[in-house]
Amino acid sequence: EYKIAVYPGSFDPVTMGHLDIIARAAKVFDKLIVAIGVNSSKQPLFSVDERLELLREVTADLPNVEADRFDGLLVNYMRLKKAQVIVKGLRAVSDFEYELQMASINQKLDEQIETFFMMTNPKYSFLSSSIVRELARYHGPVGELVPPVVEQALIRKFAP
Ligand code: COD
Repeated sequence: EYKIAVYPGSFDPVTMGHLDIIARAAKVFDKLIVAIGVNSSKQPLFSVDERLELLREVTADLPNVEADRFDGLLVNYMRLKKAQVIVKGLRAVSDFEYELQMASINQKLDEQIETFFMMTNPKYSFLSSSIVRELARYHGPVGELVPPVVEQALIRKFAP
């Protein structure tokens, strides 16, 4: 059976930690859709279109990966895409409680859907989009934390 997985997130912006999970999950599933959840209550740094464009650029070398966006519930998007698996990255114990809650709700909403957790490469266990935004805002070095196109986009965003 052809296995389609969805890796959902805000990706504001995509980091090396996300990319590590994307590259590894792409080896496990036939197709991986990296999907930006459009959350109207969060005020993002990058617009959905900007985040989508960055995701497309940094996954261009991975043929079975596509980038997309979704509004509303993840499980409804999963049904639309005929995807069976949600991929999530776990960095530390602090991620666990929230992710357990999400996985349990999604399981309740659609019992056909499984959530797969992948452990972050320890190199990136401290890394988050919010840390990257904070560093870039004060013109700190982000070159090792994000791909070059994202670094350039951050520099442009915070140009004086
Ligand atoms: N290394 C590895 N993994 C990482 C790293 C890192 N350094 N940083 C983040 N990750 C993982 C996260 O653990 C997460 O799995 C994923 O990457 C995305 O992270 P973020 O921060 O970009 O995204 P979030 O956590 O803000 O995304 C939240 C969702 C959009 C997934 C969530 O809000 C959602 O599903 N919304 C849709 C509404 C819905 O269905 N809700 C659930 C039922 S109420």
